Amino acid sequence: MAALRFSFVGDLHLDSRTPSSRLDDYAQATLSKLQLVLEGCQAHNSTHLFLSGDVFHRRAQSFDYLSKVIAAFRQFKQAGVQVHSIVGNHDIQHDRMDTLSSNPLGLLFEIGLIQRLSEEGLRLPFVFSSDINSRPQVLIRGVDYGKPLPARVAKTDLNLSFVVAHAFYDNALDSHAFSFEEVRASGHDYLLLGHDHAPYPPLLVGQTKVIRPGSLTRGTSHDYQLHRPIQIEHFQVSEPLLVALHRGRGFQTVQKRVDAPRTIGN
Ligand SMILES: [Mn+2]
Repeated sequence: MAALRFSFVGDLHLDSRTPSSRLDDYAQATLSKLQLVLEGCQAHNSTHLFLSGDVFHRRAQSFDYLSKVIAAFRQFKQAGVQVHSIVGNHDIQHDRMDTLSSNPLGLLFEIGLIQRLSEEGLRLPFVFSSDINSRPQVLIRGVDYGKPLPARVAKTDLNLSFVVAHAFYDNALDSHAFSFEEVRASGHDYLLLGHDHAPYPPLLVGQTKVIRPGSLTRGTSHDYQLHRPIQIEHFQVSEPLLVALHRGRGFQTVQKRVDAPRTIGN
């Protein structure tokens, strides 16, 4: 039986410059983490990797570093792992989407090593039935920074609905956060969120599972950031409809806000 396997990681914040608060070589650390992500995707046999935006920390990157990042993403392609991303606030200037093409993520979209995940999304059939109309599908949609959470496509149209977005969840201190009510009303099966750099346990909000692994790399030397292993969320979808988190962690059902409002980087 064929199964669809894909993976998700939080904001990469790739940068050739080492933040002053870190003692290690940040550029080298990011490249090493990208290699670990690729190894994780290969171990899980993932055909797709989804990124939550803020792929680069800032616009100005050295050519030497950009070349290494491009080589790293070419390795994903050669390994048969398609990489997709939405657009985070660090991938543009002044919150203007028309600056994307002059930013490094725009370059990676242009050369085709990362596919832009649009709100229309990507439809992935995961059972190779002879009857095309009976093929269950996964729809994975992208929501860039600053965009609202769209409602689920009619349930008859597909079987599983994923959204990858660059937004906080239920954070009263930030104007760009999806609220408990918005998420519950959206009806998606999975909401995979970047932007928030802190990791949280998975939540069940209505029927929506909210996954927030936190950023892959950190700009500061806080203890929890130095010692946290990389967080890759692996998904496997097969018949009968079953979405399993690779680590098999339980979901905490939310009736109301459970997070204290906090903002740790964005
Ligand atoms: Mn962000």
